[in-house]
Amino acid sequence: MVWQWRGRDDGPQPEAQRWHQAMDAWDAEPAQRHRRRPLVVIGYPSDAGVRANHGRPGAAEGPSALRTACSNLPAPAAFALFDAGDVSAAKDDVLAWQRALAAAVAAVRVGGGIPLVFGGGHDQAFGHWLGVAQAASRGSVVGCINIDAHVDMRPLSQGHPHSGSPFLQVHGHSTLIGSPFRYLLLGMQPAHNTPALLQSAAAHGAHIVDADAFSPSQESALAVIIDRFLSSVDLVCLSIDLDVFLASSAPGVSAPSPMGILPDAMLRSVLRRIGGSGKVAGIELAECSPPLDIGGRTARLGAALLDCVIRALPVPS
Ligand SMILES: [Mn+2]
Repeated sequence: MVWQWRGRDDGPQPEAQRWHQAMDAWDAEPAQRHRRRPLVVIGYPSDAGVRANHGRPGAAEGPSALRTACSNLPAPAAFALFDAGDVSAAKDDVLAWQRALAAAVAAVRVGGGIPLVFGGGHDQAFGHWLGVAQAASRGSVVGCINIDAHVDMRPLSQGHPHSGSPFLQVHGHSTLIGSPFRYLLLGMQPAHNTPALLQSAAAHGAHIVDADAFSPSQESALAVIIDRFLSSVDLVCLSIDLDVFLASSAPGVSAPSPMGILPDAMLRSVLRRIGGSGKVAGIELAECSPPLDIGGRTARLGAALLDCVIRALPVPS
């Protein structure tokens, strides 16, 4: 892998370290060697699913831009940072990309780590969930919290997955293995989802919360919804589709949201609530599309979101 981690150097003292200084290459058996819990970057440099969903390409360059944006973040004292490189598969074979990601995520989970998936089209969400589910102990309920403008439970296209279908795939696989489907969508935009898509998702068991819930008057109600959902799962994959945010905050996505949510204090409190639950098994940033971005602001937002969640993760004793 081409080592991309470089940035500002404020000296050797531990409290001055940044991600690029703390980052190590992930190897096969890290859990035994590291006292601190590993956070492991995995890149998903594919926009095959975006193209298959008739979206604007560019997310294949997302992982690289997110690494650059994270390089100067302060290194978390309580966790060890690793980069497992990018997964790869045949260019247009979305299912093969998802399977490759699932294998990489499962390896990180087996190694005691929390994967940080840098995307890439949102089709990655199925690979992320599948890897966590495969590595989870028997009978564990693995849910998904998706912060997204879109439901992403569209039917497959002639049997092929795409960036709009990952949570329908999670539903299908959950049914296959006899596990309950637990899916909470936060930030849905009514303007971007037809009633048919919303009804179909609800009929499959999705819990959908629209973007209006991200207002101060709704804060305690939203907290109740999140807590109730978290109590129904053993583990949760946190997915953040950057297109949930107001287009001026996140222009670098395939489908920008003119009335998307703000990355404000309310959002940060939601992220802390989820991160602090102790159930987060993996975190992903989806749909970062550098060719469509303005001055790297979408990638920087992704980095800031990740920093916020990681600060809330409980420190293992
Ligand atoms: Mn999405």
